[in-house]
Amino acid sequence: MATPLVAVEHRTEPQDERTALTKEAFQRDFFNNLFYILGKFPTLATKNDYYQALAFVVRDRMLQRWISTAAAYTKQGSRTVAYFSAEFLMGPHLGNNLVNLGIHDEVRKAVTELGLDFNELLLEEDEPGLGNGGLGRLAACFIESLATLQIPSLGYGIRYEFGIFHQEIVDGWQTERTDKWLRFGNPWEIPRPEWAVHVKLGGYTEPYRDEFYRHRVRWVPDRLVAAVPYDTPILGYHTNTANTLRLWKAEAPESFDFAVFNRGDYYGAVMQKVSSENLSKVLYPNDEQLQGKELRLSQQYFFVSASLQDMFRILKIQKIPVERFHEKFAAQLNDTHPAIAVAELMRLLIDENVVPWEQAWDITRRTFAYTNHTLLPEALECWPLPLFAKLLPRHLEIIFEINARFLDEVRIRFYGDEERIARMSLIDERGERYVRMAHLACVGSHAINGVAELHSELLKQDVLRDFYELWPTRFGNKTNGVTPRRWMALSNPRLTKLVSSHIGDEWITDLSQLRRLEPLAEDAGFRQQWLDVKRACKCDFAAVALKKTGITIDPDSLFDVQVKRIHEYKRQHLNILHVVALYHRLRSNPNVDITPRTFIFGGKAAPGYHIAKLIIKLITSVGDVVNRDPAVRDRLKVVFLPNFNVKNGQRIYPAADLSEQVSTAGKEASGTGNMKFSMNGALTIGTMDGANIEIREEVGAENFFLFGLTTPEVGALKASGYNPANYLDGELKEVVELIRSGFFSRGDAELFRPLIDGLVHHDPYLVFADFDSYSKAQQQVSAAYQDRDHWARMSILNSARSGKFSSDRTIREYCDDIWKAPAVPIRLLTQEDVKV
Ligand code: OAK
Repeated sequence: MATPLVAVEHRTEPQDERTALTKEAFQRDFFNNLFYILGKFPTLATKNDYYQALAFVVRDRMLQRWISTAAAYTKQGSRTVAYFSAEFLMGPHLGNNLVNLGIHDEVRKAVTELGLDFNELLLEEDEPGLGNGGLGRLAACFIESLATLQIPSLGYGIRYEFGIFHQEIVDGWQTERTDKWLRFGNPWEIPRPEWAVHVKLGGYTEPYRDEFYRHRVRWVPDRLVAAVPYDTPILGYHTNTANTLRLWKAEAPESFDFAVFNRGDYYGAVMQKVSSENLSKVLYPNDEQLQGKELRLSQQYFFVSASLQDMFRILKIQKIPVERFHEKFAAQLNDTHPAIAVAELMRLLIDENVVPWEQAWDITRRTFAYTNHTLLPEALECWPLPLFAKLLPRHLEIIFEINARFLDEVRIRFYGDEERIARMSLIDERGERYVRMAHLACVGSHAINGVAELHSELLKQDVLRDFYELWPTRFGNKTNGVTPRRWMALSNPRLTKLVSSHIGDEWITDLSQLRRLEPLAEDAGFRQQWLDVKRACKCDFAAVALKKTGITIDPDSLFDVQVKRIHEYKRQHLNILHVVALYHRLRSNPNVDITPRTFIFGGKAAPGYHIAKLIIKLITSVGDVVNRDPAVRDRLKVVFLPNFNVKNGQRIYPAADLSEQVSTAGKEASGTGNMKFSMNGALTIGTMDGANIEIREEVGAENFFLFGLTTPEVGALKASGYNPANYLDGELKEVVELIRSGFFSRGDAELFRPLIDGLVHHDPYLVFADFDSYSKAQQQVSAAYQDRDHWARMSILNSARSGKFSSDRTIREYCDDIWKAPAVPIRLLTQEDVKV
């Protein structure tokens, strides 16, 4: 008698022999995969072999959904969201697919029964780290929510051979190792070489007359690269929908290297191949910092051109005329990295499909919408004109024409305002000439949005003010969100169980239902259970921290966590200065009564960002002293967890008591880690920045530790001539002196000088100005944590009121206001349906 793997009523698929959801079929397939796919038998199999065997068992059980979804969309010609993003920071697939299929616990049991450690197998997956941080992880949450909401969608991006580097800490410093995530193969992707397209680069353009004597332009490239799509299914939670993430790999087009080869230039032919493959070789590791490299622009154009060509192919299959491109597709530009799409769609319509300019422009604008993800000026993409002209000569012509027509419109609206025209031009002509990608994105889009209320307001007032004045109705806000499937159900099973046992499990797809936990905050029994869950998560994390750093931490201490990319505007140095202040207090008065705390840091610094790397060194150096000082008596610990990524994040958020969201007001566009912490019951210490403001609004000011200058105050202080040295007194002065003296650097007074001098003399992110306020807020935290019962209440309320921050809510808003894309429920096909 077969044992059903799932007793869940939402399973609607017709069962077949191959992918039956019984424990027996599952265990049989597991060993079959080990044998037939991996070519191993148990004695020789590695843990990774077992992981892969398991992954293939699960993938087989996703295919019916995937094929049925593709078939339904093709048949119905469904309106489709195309999410264009240079980054998708997916994190491991296996656990998430098990959760979304609704077979996680059953599979765990089946695997355990075979004598294998299920968690260990999950950890074997090399996560696809195809993103830097916030923007890439948001894209991953969005495509999962799109699938859960049953919205037809395609994620388009780059299949980097090497994702974000692997960080190791050596002697307290960050070192980088390449991320060879594809080393053992990737069971989740299917290559589709039959849908490969060619992408042109370089060369020149020439006018010609076609057979109907029409004026046309021909682009004669000097290089062709083949773009090969690799597809990964993206499951919705408990739905039949499986959408597609389509990532492009660059290869040499065969015809091309053969041509060189025939001339006898074997080496040249091989070089051509190597240089083509370079396009998708490695993710640029810079977060919010422009890297003005030719290869980077080539990468952007490469995936955008391939994706748009793919969309034309889809139109053709579905027999939709090109003039209806914008009815079939809503394309979202995830920041300006894909903004060249505006010029490329124009080129494809005009040059390749002979659509007249006005009509092509109308189609283009109706197709695209643009999301801005940063207010930092150094992140705004501008490409030197000569570089652009060399790589994309035809696009530059098109951009000039778009610009001429656009500036005519500005001239009429703002008669005589030449300064405005210079400011708004797609070309920066103040010195060396540049193409301004944010302007191209604005001009080519029907909707423009920021990612939190404050950020969207600042875009209108500041960065994109001229565009707002021209087209106010195009601007809107879409506050970010994160998927509760990965960030609660998968990563925090204990909390999930506790919550579901009280309010059922509908919250997983309707996060606003967490509100039903509110009354339970007054229930002493529930509070105890809540604290028990938190403590168990902290114990789990303590084990991870010990294994990865050798540092023992106390699960009863307050876990105070800052995990995110290392950046001066995010102010990890404000946090570590406060740690030094606490240490100094302890040393000055060993009997002082302090709340025991563990400070946990994690995050990568861009490899060329020296100050960020020095901040890491300061954190680890302070840790080295504090963790070993007997006078501290284990009341303070500092841990820098190496290689913060999705996998590690899943263990950190559930274990946190306090979430550090301490950016200078007006600098963090939204933040999304802040949401993951709050959902998992951490309290926030934070500034009035990004989505912190909305989190505080939701959870209540009494459940949030606010500090620091507001955005207008930051502006006013800077305008009045900020002098950080004016703030250098009292405890802050002692802290700075201690670091300066070499106390944390074995007497080397030079080591931290660039960091400290930078603060004392410039401090562009107002660390000193906010220090006092931060330190006071931290005292409130310490006091509040002493009252465990009250802390539990606040923790429950944070989670209960985090419903707004589900990416399902965000995606619904994008669908209603921008994409106008309705849900398409999927009926599963049977084997009979798919017979030819
Ligand atoms: C990265 C490169 C260029 C421009 C922006 C980024 C980026 O990651 N921005 C981040 O986007 C997140 C998602 O919207 C926000 O939550 C972060 O605040 C923002 O820094």
